[in-house]
Amino acid sequence: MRPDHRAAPAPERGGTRSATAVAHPNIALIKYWGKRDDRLVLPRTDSLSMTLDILPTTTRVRLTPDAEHDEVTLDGVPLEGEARQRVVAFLALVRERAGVSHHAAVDSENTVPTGAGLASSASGFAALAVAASAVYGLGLDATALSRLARRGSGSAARSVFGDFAVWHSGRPGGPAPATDLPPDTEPAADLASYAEPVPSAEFDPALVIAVVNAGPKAVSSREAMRRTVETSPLYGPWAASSETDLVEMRATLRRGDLDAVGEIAERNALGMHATMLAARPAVRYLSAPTLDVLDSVLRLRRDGVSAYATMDAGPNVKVLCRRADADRVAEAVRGAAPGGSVLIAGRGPGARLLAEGER
Ligand code: 2P0
Repeated sequence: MRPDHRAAPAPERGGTRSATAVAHPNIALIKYWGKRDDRLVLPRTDSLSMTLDILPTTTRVRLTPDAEHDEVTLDGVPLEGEARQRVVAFLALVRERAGVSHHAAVDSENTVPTGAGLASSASGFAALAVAASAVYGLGLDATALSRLARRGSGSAARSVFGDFAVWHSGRPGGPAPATDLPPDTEPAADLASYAEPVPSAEFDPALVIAVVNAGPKAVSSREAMRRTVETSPLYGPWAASSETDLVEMRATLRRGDLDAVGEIAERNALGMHATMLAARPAVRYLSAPTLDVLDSVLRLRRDGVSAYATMDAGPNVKVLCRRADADRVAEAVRGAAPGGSVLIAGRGPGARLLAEGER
C-alpha cells in the first residue's frame, strides 16, 4: 500500500545542541505568484502543491554558543551574499521567538539544482524551520512550522506537509481560517497564512521533470513576482481565476481525476507565465527547449496519454501523468529536449526530524 504522507511531524520538546531535518521540494499545481507583504511573506492568492518523493534537502543545525556569527554551508561550500543573509535573517527570527541569543552553524545538503526553478528554497527552508525550531526549543506543531517556514520562502510553507497541501493566503475577506485577533494586526495576518494537507483520492500521479537547463535563473522569483504584481495588466485577472482554479482543483483531487487535475494545473501555470510576459519589462522564463517539451506534451495527449505541463520560475517543465505512463512520458520528453535530463517523481512525505545517526 502507498505510504500515508499526510501524517504531520510530531511537535518537538525542549532544545537540543543539534538537530537534522529532511524536507522534499513541492511543485505547485495552483501557483503562488505575488506577495501582499514582502517582510511577512504573505501571498496574494492561495496555492496548492504536490510534495515530491525525490530531491530532498537535509539540513543540520548546531548551536555554536561561542561563535559571533552564524555559519551557513550549502553542499559543503560557505554561503555568501543574499543567500546567506536569508538564512541568517531566518535564524534571527527563530532566536527572537526562543529568547535565545546563541548563534548556529547550518549545514545543508541539497540534491536539487539550486536556483533552477526546482523549488530548492521550498525544501531548504522547510528543513531549516524543522531543524532550527528543534534546536532552539520552540516546540512547534506542524501548522506553526509551516508558518515559520513561510518566513524563509513562501513555497516552503507547503513542503512541511507531504502529498497535496494548500497554502492559505490568509488575506482579510478571503477564504482564510478565522482567528480571534483583529484581521488588520500583524499577528493575525501571520497566523492566518499557513499550509495544511488536502484530502485526495487513492490515485497515483507522477511528475516527469524535464530539466532543460539546470543553471541559475537570470531573474529571481522574488524580483519577478514583485515586477509582475506592480506592472502586469494580466495579474489581477489571473489572481481571480486562480481562486476558482483552486476550488475546482480540490474537488478533482478528492475524486482522483488525473485529467481534470492536469487541465487545471496546466491552465493555471500558463496563465501565470502570461502575467509575467505582460510585465514591464517582461519576465520570460520559457525557452526554446521549454516549448519543444510543451509540444511533446500535446503530442502525447493526441496519442491518448494523459499528460499535462506545469512550469515554475525557470525553463524546466514538469509533466503530470499517471505513474503507469511515466516511462513513456519520460521518453517523449527526452526526445523533445535531448540536451537535458529527466527525473520522475511521485507523491512524497512531509518534512521531519531525523533520529540521531539516521541519514
Ligand atoms: C510556486 N513559485 O507556487 C511558485 C510558482 C515559482 C512559480 O513559489 O519569495 O521561492 O521565497 O516566497 O517560494 C517560487 O517562489 O518565493 C515559487 P519567495 P519562492 O511554487
